[in-house]
Amino acid sequence: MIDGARLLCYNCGWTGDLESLRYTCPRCGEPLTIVYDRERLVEGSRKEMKGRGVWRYSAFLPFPEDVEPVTLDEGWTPLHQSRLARGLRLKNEGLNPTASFKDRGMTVAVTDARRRGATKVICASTGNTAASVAAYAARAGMTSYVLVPSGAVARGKLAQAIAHGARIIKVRGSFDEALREVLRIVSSDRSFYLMNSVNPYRIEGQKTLAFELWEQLGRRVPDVVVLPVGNAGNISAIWKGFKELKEAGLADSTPRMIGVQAEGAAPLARAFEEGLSELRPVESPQTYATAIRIGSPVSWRRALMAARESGGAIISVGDDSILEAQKDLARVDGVFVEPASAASVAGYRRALAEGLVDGGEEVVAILTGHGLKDPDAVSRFDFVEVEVEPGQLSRELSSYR
Ligand code: AN7
Repeated sequence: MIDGARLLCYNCGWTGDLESLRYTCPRCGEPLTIVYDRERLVEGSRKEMKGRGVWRYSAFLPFPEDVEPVTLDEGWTPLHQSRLARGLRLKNEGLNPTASFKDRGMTVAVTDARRRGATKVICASTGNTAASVAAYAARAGMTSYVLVPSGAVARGKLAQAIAHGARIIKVRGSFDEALREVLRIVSSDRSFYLMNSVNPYRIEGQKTLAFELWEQLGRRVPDVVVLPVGNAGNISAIWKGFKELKEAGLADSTPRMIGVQAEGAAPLARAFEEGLSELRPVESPQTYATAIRIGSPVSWRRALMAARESGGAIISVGDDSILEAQKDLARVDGVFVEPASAASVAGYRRALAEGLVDGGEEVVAILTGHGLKDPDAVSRFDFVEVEVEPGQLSRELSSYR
């Protein structure tokens, strides 16, 4: 029994204990969330934070104290000051063990999978989840099954899934269709443990980014957090982390959450702008930021809640401005990120221009994945590359003047 924690459906109010494994609400189908009693959070705030990264915050995770994590030392990523804007800091999640933020959720979910005796884990993915699941399954001695949309996964991510020994299943369809397949399988065959962010343990791991930011800023929270949104697990998780920090008495305010989608895959930005209370999925989402090429985000309700409750927003940006931001991050800040991650900085620029954010405010952009994940994306960059015969270098260089 895990004290002071239970499952809650934010949509219909259903609540249940953590003993039996459930991902979605038995009454309305919404993804479930793990919530803690206030006393448990306050008690957690009094415990010493030991070690680094995700497990440093284990007092806020739904496990007994003697749990043995399956870990690769995820989290504890750098927070850089950006040279692009005085008020902008960059949380470099590309420096996680498999080079994306997904590892924070995966260490927690695989730890739960092992506790429950699972041997097979499964996910649908635009790439990063697959890479991370494959690595953590390997670490835990489990078999991983990853479904990816055929033809739309960045090469680095696929290479990781192959390297870590995942069984890769390409689906002739979109990510959204692949996820629907996976959800069908896990509801009928309990031998598969679900690793998508519908699994509430994923959210628990990813919320630690909020705790870490709070510590890195000297036990303060920033004014604004801006991040890319695809399936919408991460914005839900980070917002949950900030709310818990406040409820635990560790912080006295919460940041505004600004989610950023790519224009061709922006059902949440549209729902936010139009004040809708239902999601209208995008049938064939398009963007070169393949990580967030998602038309029917499973955590859409939680994401709208995060934006509205926090006083933030969900906005969209065009592929051109994503590319521009990706290049600027690489060439001005020295930080190479994949296209989806650059959406956060493109979103920051749009938010500044529209007055959603003030230049004097402290803003943290979450850079969710490393640039090497998607080496083909740089074919869109302008660059200088020549080939010379040995002995011809000085002539070549003098031609540059
Ligand atoms: C780099 O890997 O959905 O809004 O299957 O890889 O929590 O979905 C990846 C998403 C942002 C969006 N940045 O996060 C997957 C997948 C990067 C990502 C997102 C993803 P969510």
